[in-house]
Amino acid sequence: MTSMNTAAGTNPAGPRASRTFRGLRALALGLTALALGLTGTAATTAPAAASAWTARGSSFDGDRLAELVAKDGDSFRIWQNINGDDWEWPWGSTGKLHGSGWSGVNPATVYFADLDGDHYKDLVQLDGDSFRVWKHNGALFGGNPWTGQPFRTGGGWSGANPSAVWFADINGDGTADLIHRYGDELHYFPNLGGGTSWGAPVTIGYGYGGSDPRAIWFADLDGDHRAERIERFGDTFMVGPNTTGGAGGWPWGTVYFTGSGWSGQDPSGIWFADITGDDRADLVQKHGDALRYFPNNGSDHQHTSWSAAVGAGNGWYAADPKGIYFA
Ligand SMILES: [Ca+2]
Ligand SMILES: [Ca+2]
Ligand SMILES: [Ca+2]
Ligand SMILES: [Ca+2]
Repeated sequence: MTSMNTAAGTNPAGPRASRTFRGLRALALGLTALALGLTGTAATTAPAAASAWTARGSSFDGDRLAELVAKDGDSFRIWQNINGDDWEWPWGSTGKLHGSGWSGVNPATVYFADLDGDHYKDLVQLDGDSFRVWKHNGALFGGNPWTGQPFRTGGGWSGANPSAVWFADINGDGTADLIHRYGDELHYFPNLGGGTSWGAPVTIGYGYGGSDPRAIWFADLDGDHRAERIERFGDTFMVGPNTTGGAGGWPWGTVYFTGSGWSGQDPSGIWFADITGDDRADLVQKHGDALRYFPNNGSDHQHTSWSAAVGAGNGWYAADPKGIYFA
């Protein structure tokens, strides 16, 4: 992991915040939530601004630029994205440790998703029969974002393949929905309230029983805040554009294809995440020792095009891609 740290500078003295519940912190969180509530009330007097606030993406630190997260021993090391909007090396100089107690956790069971629509991605773990959620409390980058007591949500997930579970906003209401491959089908459960309750499953794919779930992704490519369905198809990616997800039924329009040269690449080392902050997911890859991303250079319901690769890390050869997240 030492070489990994040099990817974007070294900061061995990052905070090691415990993920155990701490009462005083929870009290502070409650006060913060109260303050946020008051802010939200004030914002309703300016509907145009409130609307603009809603209509944008999320990330670990609350803006649109996705951070780099690596499961690093007992913690998560997170590099803040401060330059991605210039289509250059995205990360600030130091990766900072967040959380503790994660050393024995299968990295494939960890997800980052904005479940409550505040634009901060929350930390989710598939754990036994349900999911555990640590909501991001809005702390500035480097502070402890997970001071609140985790809650459990869902049920009946024992034995589920964690790689066949995704979180993405299918219906475009600003909160991540829960997607699952169940047998031959893809289902999604609409997020009905901050990730605490879920609607009845909606079928959004057939014929996936034999697919590698790591080669299926859900991400917003065209910036309308509804996630597309993306799957590797031979040498290319096949995209189901989300044209009707907001209506609650079958979301996908006519599929299209994008990219080439992807047949021999490890799908676990491919991500779709917005590195550049324009609400359009970029194509990110762990390529041998390097991390790189291809900026999304334009997308609509019929196409997505990509710009030339931009470097985003070195020293990652030995890292398990399942423990790398763009959040
Ligand atoms: Ca960010
Ligand atoms: Ca949603
Ligand atoms: Ca979309
Ligand atoms: Ca982008």
